[in-house]
Amino acid sequence: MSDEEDIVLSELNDDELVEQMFDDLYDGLKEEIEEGVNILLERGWAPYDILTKALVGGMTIVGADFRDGILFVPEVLLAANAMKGGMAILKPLLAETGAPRVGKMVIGTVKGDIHDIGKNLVSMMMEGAGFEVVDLGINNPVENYLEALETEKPDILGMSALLTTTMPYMKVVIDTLVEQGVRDEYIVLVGGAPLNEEFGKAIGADAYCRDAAVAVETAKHFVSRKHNQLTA
Ligand code: B1M
Repeated sequence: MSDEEDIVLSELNDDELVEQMFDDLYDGLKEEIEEGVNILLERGWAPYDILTKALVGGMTIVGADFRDGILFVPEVLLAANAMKGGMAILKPLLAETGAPRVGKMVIGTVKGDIHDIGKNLVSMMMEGAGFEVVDLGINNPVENYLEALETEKPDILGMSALLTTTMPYMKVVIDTLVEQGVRDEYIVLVGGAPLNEEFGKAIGADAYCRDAAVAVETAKHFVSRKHNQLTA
């Protein structure tokens, strides 16, 4: 029997369990991650804390080792798959707040980019905060955004990019909205690890959102401002 099989997750205290979940995420062990999430839920952890402390915390370690050439794409894909398993359990719980509909957002990862974990997290948190979310998935050319804006008529357009090579595409989308004279009809929020506030401003977005919690706060702020302007 291996060392791994000796570990009984439910016998670990919270700190040990979170540490073990970091390891399991690193090793791409989806079932173990799902079990860990369920144990923390049973112990009364808030879904948001599990998401940020156990899952995102673990993914940060994976990210560092990917950057340093210790982990490679196949391993990172397994880790991402394990993370998605945990997120799937948390999604309905985060959306269960019963918050009234506060607005609508269309969101997608830009063309050339297939990273979707952060975007999915933002979608989940936005839904949890009462927003209706239309998720366009990954690798979206400008046409996809335009079509969705036309049919869904959201308050917010959200874009995600994780690569320095794909983040400039956000400007392509915003410039197209400007050209078509519809830029001001939408609140444009952007996010993704390589972005920053300066970049958000430079491309003409309304705001850069550092993480999912900031995305929710920023979205609420802009939507209430929009409603106030409409009723003034
Ligand atoms: Co990729 N990858 N990857 N990768 N990957 C990064 C981004 C990288 C930083 C890794 C590294 O070198 N350290 C690096 C980019 C370097 C750069 O551009 N400067 C990189 C690279 C190079 C690549 C490839 C090119 C590798 C290769 O093939 N040689 C390739 C590109 C593929 C492509 O897109 N065309 C690639 C592939 C992959 C996988 C497929 C293996 C996998 C993606 C699986 C998936 O998403 N389904 C993957 C992963 C998992 C990562 C890392 C390790 C983790 C990303 C992640 O999920 N983080 C990542 C390293 C890192 O970021 N530290 C890396 C967790 C997530 C919760 O955080 O996405 O930042 P994040 O989202 C946050 C915020 O940014 C924000 O809120 C989220 C939640 O708090 N946010 C938004 C994000 N989007 C938002 C949108 C909003 C608002 C907020 O709209 C309103």
